[in-house]
Amino acid sequence: MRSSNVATETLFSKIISKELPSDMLYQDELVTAFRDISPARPTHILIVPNEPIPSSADVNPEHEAAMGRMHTVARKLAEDEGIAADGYRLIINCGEHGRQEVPHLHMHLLGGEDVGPMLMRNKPA
Ligand code: DGP
Repeated sequence: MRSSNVATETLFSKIISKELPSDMLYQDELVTAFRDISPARPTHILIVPNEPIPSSADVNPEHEAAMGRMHTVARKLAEDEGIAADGYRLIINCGEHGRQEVPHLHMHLLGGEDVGPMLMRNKPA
């Protein structure tokens, strides 16, 4: 099946191909994980599909293997980081209202301390 909704090369594509440096923790044929450049919590890792799917809004059945792998890799990395027992948060921002900044779908793995309430009831500006 043809791969649809595939974007052109992104910032994260260049990290995946090692054209740009990163603190890479994991890579296989479907996904890559590296530390966020501006960590919001003691552990802040980004897990991305190697294919430059722009956002969750572009996910198709052909992407299900990569989407599942992102989750199993998140679980493995949480264990590797020693944060699995205390818990952690997985976040995928999508589009403008989701405040997605990098247009290459990615999952944030955040932990190492209580990450706080899921969303602030009073919206920030
Ligand atoms: P989001 O708002 O969900 O699109 O998150 C984008 C994240 O990407 C943000 O937490 C910062 C991170 N980020 C942006 N540029 C780079 C980079 O060049 N390297 C790394 N490691 N992370 C980056």
